[in-house]
Amino acid sequence: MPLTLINTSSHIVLVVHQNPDADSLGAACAFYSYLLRFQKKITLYCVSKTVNRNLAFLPWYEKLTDRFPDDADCMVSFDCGSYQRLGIDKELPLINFDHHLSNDLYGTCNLVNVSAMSTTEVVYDYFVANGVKINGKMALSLYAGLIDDSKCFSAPECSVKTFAMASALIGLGADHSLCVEWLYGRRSLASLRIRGLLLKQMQLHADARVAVFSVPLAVLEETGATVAECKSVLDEALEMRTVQAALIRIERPDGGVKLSLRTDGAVNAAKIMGEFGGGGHIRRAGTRLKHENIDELVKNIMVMITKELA
Ligand SMILES: [Mn+2]
Repeated sequence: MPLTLINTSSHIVLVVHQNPDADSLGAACAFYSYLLRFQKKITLYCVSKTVNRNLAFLPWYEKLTDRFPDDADCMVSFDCGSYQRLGIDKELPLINFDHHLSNDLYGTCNLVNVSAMSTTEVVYDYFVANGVKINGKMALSLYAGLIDDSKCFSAPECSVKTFAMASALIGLGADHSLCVEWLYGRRSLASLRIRGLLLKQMQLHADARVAVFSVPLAVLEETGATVAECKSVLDEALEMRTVQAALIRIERPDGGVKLSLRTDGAVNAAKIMGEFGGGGHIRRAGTRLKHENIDELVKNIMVMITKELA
């Protein structure tokens, strides 16, 4: 089915989610290399105006554009749990590659595996199943997503399959130290500053089992930190022995609030964020709130978290 769609299309748009991570962009870049073999027009699209420079080591990074082509006749989305995550409004045949628990199968054709570590694993499986030859660029792109979504192989979901895929990709030319250096060895001053600030202000609830962070707009502007840089503090909170869930609220310039929840698995983050219009995975999920009674909603979320922990 995906092959039929590809074969009958002439201009294929590869779509990564807003503020793409190494998984979304890595999967799209691997697919870009693959599609070159079909002699089709390809566009690598992202709704965001700026994309994290830490991903510039990925092949085709410089091809990213925020202009959606008029003559496109097919889309392929990567790591987008819902149609809204694409940030576009086009009625085109769509192939949906993803691994989010909350994926609602919005594509014409859905290659969704919620037990995959990364979307690049889903794409890798597709390549293997179809006998696609994986070159060095594709291997690096797929490996980057695997590293990122497994938190550099520290996630508890890491399995024989994860390491087998890693081993195969390194054998095919993925450069492990290059990925690690770009993804973990190039932190900005802003990200270190915000980390210090947030850890200092961390609030602990429910016998120190829930950590809560709050980032007002002024702090974002003052430090210059990105949303992703703020969110990385959640993983650090979870490193505390008692903490089972960490929640951050980040004020957005449009007046809304971005909420991110990470858990040790005891609380289903995707389920809770799903109740508030968002989604994700069991251990990490998020949503955006645009209402006026944000404080009230956050209170409700806190109640739900503590209830699940009880
Ligand atoms: Mn992912």
